[in-house]
Amino acid sequence: MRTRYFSILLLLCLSTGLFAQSAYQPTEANLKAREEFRDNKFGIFLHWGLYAMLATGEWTMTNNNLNYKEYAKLAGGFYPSKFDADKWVAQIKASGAKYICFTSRHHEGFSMWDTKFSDFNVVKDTPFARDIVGELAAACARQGIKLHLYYSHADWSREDYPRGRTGRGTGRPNPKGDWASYYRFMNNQLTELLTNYGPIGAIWFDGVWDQDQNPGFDWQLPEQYALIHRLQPSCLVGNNHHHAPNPGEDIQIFERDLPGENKAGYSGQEVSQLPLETCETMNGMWGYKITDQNYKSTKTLIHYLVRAAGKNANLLMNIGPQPDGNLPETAVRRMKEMGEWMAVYGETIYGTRGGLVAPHDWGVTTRKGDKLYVHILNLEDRSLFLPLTQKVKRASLFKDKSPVKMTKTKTGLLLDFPEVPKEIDYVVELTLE
Ligand code: FHN
Repeated sequence: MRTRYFSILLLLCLSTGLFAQSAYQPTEANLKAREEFRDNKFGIFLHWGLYAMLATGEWTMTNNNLNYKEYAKLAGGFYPSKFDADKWVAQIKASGAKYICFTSRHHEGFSMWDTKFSDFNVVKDTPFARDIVGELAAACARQGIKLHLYYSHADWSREDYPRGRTGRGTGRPNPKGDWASYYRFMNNQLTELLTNYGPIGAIWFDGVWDQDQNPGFDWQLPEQYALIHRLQPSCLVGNNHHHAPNPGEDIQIFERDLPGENKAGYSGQEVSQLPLETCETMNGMWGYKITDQNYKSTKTLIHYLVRAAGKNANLLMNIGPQPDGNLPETAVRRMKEMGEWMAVYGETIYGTRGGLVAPHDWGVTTRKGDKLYVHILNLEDRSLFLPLTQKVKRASLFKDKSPVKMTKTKTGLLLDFPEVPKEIDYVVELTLE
C-alpha cells in the first residue's frame, strides 16, 4: 500500500515537474553544448519587432503608454522591404561572432514567426507575411552559425498575461489575466519554435522580473525548462532574471556588466559555475532608436569582448535592425572591424577560458592548453608585473612571435616591452611549462 502511495506521489511529482527542479541533470549533449557555447565566446544580439517602426526603442509601448489595440495596428504597416536573412547572417559572421540571438517575441507581444497560437504575428498580421524566424534559421543553417532565440515572459498586449510592474498603461483589461491560458500559450509557442526551426542553440528568457512585486507569483519555470530540454536536449536555457541561476538553467546571463561587476544595476547576483554571458548594446538602445547614433568605438567593443573572455564570459553584442530590414550601417562597419581584429587575434579568444591572473585595469589573461595570453589594454608603463606562480618557458608577442623580455621573480613574472603598448590589445603569449 505504502509503495503504491509512494509511486503515485513520484509520478505526480514528475508530471508536475516538481522534481525536474531539484533533480535536473543535464544530458551529455547539453554538457557538450555548454562547452561549445563557452568556446564560441562572441554572439550578436538582434532586437527586432514592431517597435522598430516607431524608432524609439523596444520599450516605447510602455514608456509612452500606447494602447495595445492601437499599437497592434502597426502590424498592418510592417513591410521591411530590405530584409534579407542571408545578408544579415553574412554581415554578422564577418564580425567573428559564432551565434545570433534573435528576439522571437519581445515584451510588446508580437511574434516574429508563423505561430498558430497568436494571430498577432508577422505572417498573419502584416503585409510582409514572411516568417522571419524561419528565414533567419534557414540562413543560419546555410552559413553555419548557431541561432539562439530570445523569448519574453512578460507581455504588454495579451489579455491573459497577469499585470506586472511594466506595461501598466497599455490599456489591457483584467489585471489578473488568466495564468493557465498564458502559460499554455507560452509552452505551445516554445514547442513550435523548438520543433519547426531546426536546432536552436539557446532559449534566452527575459521578463520574469516583471512579476517581482507580486509575492509568490509562480512562473512554473521548472516545467517549462523541462519541456525545452525534452524537445531539444542540447538547447541551452538562459534566463535574464538578474538573479543567481535557478535549477534547469544551463547558462548564466548578465546585462550590461561583466560577471562580478554591477555598474548598470542589474548584476548584484553571485557568479555561478555555469557558462557565463554578458549582453551589451552597440549604441545605447536594444531596439532601433533613430536618434541614437552614440555607437561605441571599435576599440571599446573589442575591449568589452576581451575583458569578457578574461572573466570567462561570452559577449552578446546587440544591434537594433532598422524598420526597412537593414542593419544600421555603423553597426555593420563596427562588425567588419571587429572581424578584422578577430581574424588576427581570434586564437587568443575562441576556445579560451579565463586566465590565471585576475583581471585588472591594465587588462586580462585568457588561457588555452599550454598558452596564457596576456591582453594588455590599458598600460602606461613599459613593463608589467604578473603575480604568476606557474613556470613560463617562453614569452613572445602574439602577432609576430618576437620574444618579449621576461624576468622571473620570487612572486611572479616581470615583462618588459620595447615601448609603452599602444595597440588596441597588445597580446603577449606565454608558453607554460
Ligand atoms: O526589458 C528588456 C530590454 O528591452 C532588453 O531586452 C534587455 C536585454 O538584456 N533585457 C530587458 C531588461 O532587463
